[in-house]
Amino acid sequence: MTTELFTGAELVVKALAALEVKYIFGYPGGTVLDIYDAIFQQDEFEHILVRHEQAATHMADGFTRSTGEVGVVLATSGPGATNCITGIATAYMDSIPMVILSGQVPTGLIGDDAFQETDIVGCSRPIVKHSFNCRSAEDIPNTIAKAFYIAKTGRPGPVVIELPKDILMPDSTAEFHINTQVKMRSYNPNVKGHPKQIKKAVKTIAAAKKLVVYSGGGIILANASELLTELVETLNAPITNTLMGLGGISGVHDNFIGMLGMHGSIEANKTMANADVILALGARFDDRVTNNVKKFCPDATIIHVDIDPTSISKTINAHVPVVGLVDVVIRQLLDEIKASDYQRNEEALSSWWQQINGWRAERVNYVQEGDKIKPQRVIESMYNITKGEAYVCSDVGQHQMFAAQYYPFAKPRQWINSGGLGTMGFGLPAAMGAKLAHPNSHVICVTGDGSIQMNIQELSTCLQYNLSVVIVSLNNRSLGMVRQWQDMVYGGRHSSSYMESLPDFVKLAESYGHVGMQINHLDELDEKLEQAFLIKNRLVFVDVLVDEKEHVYPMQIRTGAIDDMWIKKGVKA
Ligand SMILES: Cc1ncc(C[n+]2csc(CCOP(=O)(O)OP(=O)(O)O)c2C)c(N)n1
Repeated sequence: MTTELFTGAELVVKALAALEVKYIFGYPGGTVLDIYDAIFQQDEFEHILVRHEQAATHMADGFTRSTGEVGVVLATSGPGATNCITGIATAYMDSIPMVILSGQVPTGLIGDDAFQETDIVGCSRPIVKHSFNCRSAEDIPNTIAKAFYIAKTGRPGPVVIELPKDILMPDSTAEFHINTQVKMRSYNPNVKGHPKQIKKAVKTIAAAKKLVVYSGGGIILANASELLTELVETLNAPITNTLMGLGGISGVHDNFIGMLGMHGSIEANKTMANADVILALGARFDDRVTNNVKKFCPDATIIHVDIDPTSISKTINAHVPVVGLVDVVIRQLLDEIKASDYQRNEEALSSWWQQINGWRAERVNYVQEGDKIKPQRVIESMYNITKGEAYVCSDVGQHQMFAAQYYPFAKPRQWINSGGLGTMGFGLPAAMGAKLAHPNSHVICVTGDGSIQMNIQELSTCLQYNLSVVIVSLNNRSLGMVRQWQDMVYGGRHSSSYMESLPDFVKLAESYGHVGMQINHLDELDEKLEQAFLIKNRLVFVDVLVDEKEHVYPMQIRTGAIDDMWIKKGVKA
């Protein structure tokens, strides 16, 4: 019997096809040219040629966040690989499954400071879930299969595979064998919550008089939003979402009290501060939520459900820890509620809701006065035009917070932003990845005049692949979030927060072959935005000149408790 042999490069391609990859995002270079040649000769998946490798990682990331499928990146050794670092860190901080295939110099040259040699496995070590130094062609398929498995199971995250050039080349061949049903003895994440802890959690919930559900990005990653909604309705509990968890329950659900944390709603932060039991689901008590950990909710009993045992009691001590997949654990909680003598304490609930509704009434909205366009007003208009159904991919800054606050997300995966790393430059490529996955939906990149310039070159990629994203830039002629901090904390000294020169974004968009629009009067806002969303099959860049002095509120007061907040200029909650 003759066996068919494939080059290492062909094995890469065959493995990706076997894993049903539809797109990979990358940029060629010397060490991966064999892979590029193999890609050229297949039609199982499409390669998207970006203009900068950082964008490849964010594009894969946006694709993943909007679909749940593992994103794949391909980069050459040295500068190609190091350009991926920010995108790997972005994915790592938000637990996004991603596989990064990086070229490497030939095995015999590793360690010689060869041309375009970088120890990418070493460089990325602190920001990956795992990495592989692949050293032979025959190992390639199963290494890739394992990388996918590790990336998407347990607490998801990015996995780097280093592929030296010599194992990819024509004289390095092997048969193709791949085991897509991966089982690893050394890696076996816990799935189910411990039954005793589930019982304890339900007892704690039953005894609560002021329960709040605090849920995070884990709900989105685990596709657990329907179960979460069922649990919240069963308990009739108030629920708040983290920035990463928005869409985990509908933003217009009666029990939803808004986002919590640094720019969270008054009612969310006060509800947390006054709760006697906090049920944390797929959230990690990060510092943008807790504010000063020493002052964090001192009277609350905390039930913390997380797939990652190292996240539990990392910053805030959990009284009832439950390690498991959040969807599985919610199912277990619902089953235990049914099986036990749990009964809703309607009297306590009614007075708790009364208190919460009082805080809701304290909500301070922005005021659209004068003819300067308030950035919040732009988001509201965007929401109305897209009927709340768009994928909204954001950059980082004030515009990100305005989008989080003023576009209530009905569904999970609609809101895509870099929460953990806070990566400016994420928005446009992430939106491109989402648009590729959802060509018939509105995909918006909400950005600022600072962030958009960090990956603006991708406008060229958008033209090549006809990615008709709508870019809405809330142009305040400054690095708004930095300026806000300087206004509030640094005596109004605007050190390097104003860019003295900005491009003409309309002409810039046009020069890349797209449609450019500028909006600078309030009375044309709705009409022009509507026009932008009516344009089919063209990318539209809408440059909206907004009030350059606006701040994001509420804003937690540094070193305070979770509910120590500024609620408008000079006014504390
Ligand atoms: C890569 C990177 N560099 C620096 C920062 C720090 N930073 C956070 S927000 C911000 C300003 C963002 O300005 P812009 O994109 O114009 O948005 P705006 O706040 O004005 O809405 C900066 C510099 C960051 N988050 N990411």
